[in-house]
Amino acid sequence: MSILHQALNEQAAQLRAKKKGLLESIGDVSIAEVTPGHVFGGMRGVPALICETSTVSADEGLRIRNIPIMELTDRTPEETFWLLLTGKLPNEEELAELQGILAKYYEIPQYVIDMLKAMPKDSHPMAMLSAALLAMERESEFRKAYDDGTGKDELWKSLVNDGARLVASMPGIAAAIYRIRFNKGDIIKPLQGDNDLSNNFAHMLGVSNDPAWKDLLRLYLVLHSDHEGGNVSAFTGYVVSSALSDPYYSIAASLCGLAGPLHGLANQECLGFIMSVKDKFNGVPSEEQIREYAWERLNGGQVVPGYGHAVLRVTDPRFTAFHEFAQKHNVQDDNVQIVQRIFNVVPGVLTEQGKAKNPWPNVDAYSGSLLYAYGMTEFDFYTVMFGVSRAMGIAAQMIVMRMMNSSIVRPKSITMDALAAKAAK
Ligand code: HAX
Repeated sequence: MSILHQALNEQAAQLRAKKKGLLESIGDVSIAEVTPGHVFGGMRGVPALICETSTVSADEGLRIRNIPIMELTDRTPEETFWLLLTGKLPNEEELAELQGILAKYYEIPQYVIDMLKAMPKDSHPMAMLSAALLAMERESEFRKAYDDGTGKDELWKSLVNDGARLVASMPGIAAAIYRIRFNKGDIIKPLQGDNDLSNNFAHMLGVSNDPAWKDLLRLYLVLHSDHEGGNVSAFTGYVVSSALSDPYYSIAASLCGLAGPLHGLANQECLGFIMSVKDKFNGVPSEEQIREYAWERLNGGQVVPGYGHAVLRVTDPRFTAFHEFAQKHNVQDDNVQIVQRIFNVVPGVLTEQGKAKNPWPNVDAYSGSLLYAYGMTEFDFYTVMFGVSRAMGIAAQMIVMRMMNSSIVRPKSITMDALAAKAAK
C-alpha cells in the first residue's frame, strides 16, 4: 500500500464514523430554510453539500484545508494535491512518493493523441479535453474494482489510483491539445528524470523556456485547484460520481460545466475585455479614460468582466497572488498594466453605481493577461489551463466523498404549481 493510501486509510474510517455520529445526533435538526427564491436562484446560499477540501468565505476567500490560499503561493501543485486529499502538507518522503506515482502517467496514451488529432480542426479545446478523458475511461481501476464486487468501504482505494492518474495525465492531454489545435508542431514527450509536474507541463506545452513562465504555471495550478463544492464544475462532478460513475466520466462532465461562460470560460472573456480596452485607446489608457469607459459599459447595460463574485465580498486573494507575481517578476506588458489601472478605478465606479454586491476583482481579472504576457496568446485555450488545475480539487473532493460512502445525489423536483401550493401553506 502506498504512503498516500495508508494516510487516507485511517481517515476513511474516521470520516465514516464522524458522518454516522452527526446523523445520529443531529440528523433531523433543520440547518436552513429553503424559499422559492432559493429554488429559482440556483440554490445559492443553501448549505446542502459537504466539502471537506476547501472553503470560500465572503470576507477572506479561498482556504484549502483551512490554510488561506495566500499561504500556499510558494507551494507546488503536487503539494497542493496531497493537502487537498489528506488535510496536511506532505513531508519530503510523501512528496517524493506522490511525484513518483504521478510521473508514471505524464506521458499520455497514443490512442488519446490519435483521437485528438482526428477531431475537427475547429473543435473547442474544452470539448477536446473532455473527450480525451472519456477516451481514457477504459483505464479506470475504480470501474474494474466495482465490477469485481469490491465492498463499498474499499472502493475509494481504486478511486485514489484513478484520481492520481487522471491528475497526472491532464498536463500531457492539455499540452497535446495546445499543440494539435493551434498548429504548434509535434507532440513533446515529458522530461526524463524530472518528476516535477509544473516543469513537465511547461516542457510539454513548448511555449517558453523562461523560468518565470514555469513559475507562473506552478502558481496558476495551485491557485485554481479548488473552490469548495457548490460551483458548477465541482457540483457536477460530485453528482455524476455519486452514481458510482468513475472519475473519467465524472471529471469529463465537470469540465463540460467549466466550459460555460458564466464559470470557467470567464477568464477568456476577461482578457478579451482587456484587449478591447487596448484597441479602443490604441494602447494603455489613462485612469480617467478607463473610468469613462467603465461608465459607458455600465450605462449600456454591460458588466465589467473580472469584477464581482457570487460569494466573495473582497478582492479575490488569487487576484492579489497574481498581482504579487507580476511585481516579483517585473512583468512589463500593456495588458498587465491595463489590469492594474482597471483595478485602481473600477471598484470605485462599481461602488458609485451601487448595483454589484462586490465591486472587487476576481481571479479571472488577472490570470489571462499573465498567460498572454509569457506567449500563450490563444484565448480559447485558457479554460483548459483552468481545467488542468481544477481537476485536482474535484478529484480530491470525489475521493473524500467516496471515503465517507456518500449517498447518490437526488434532490426532489417540484412543479411551479406545487411550489406555489407549498408556499401558500
Ligand atoms: N459589472 C457590472 N455589473 C455587475 C458586475 C460587474 N462586474 N457584477 C455584478 N453586477 C450587477 C449584476 O449584473 C446585477 O445586476 P442586475 O441586478 O441588473 O441583474 C447586480 O450587479 C447584482 O449582482 P451581484 O449579486 O453582485 O452578482 P451575482 O452574484 O449575481 O453575479 C457575477 C456574480 C460574477 C456573475 C457578476 O459579478 C458578473 O457578472 N461579473 C462579471 C463577469 C465575471 O467576472 N465573471 C467571473 C466570475 C468568477 C468565477 O466564478 N469564475 O469561475
